Amino acid sequence: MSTERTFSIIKPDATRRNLTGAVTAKLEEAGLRVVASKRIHMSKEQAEGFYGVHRERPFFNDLVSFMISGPVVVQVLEGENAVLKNREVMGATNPANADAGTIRKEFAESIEANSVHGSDSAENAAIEIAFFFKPEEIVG
Ligand code: IDP
Ligand code: MG
Repeated sequence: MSTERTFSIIKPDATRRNLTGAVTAKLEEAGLRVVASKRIHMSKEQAEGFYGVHRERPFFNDLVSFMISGPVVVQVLEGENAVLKNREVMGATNPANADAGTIRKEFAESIEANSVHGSDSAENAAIEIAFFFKPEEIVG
């Protein structure tokens, strides 16, 4: 067990429905601490760059359009095993498969508009955090 950081996005479907606080409460209840947070409206270039690993997937263009359809809240989360803990509280990508009590089960609209992003590894967390935050914007 070790303290680590992960990267989270509250997606446009959640900000549109005024669920920023409700989603953040779930993260905090799971033992994660928000050590950086800002509300932004991503550019197309930012969204394409952030989701670059999915460029060849059939849903890539729709995903980029969705992610720039409204504001998002980008966050750095800190805690014991933060990457795994965040993935657990997020729930499965498809809300139909998500466990009860997870963010996606409670709030997601669809497999695409699924309310949150979370890093899938510590390595990707570091890359994703650096994509949106300067070191001095993270206050643990
Ligand atoms: P994850 O967010 O659970 O890590 P990924 O496979 O990394 O899931 O996919 C990134 C995002 O792309 C998902 O959160 C979702 O918004 C979108 N997505 C994934 N699979 C599909 C799909 O089959 N159709 C439409 N959108 C999808
Ligand atoms: Mg992913």
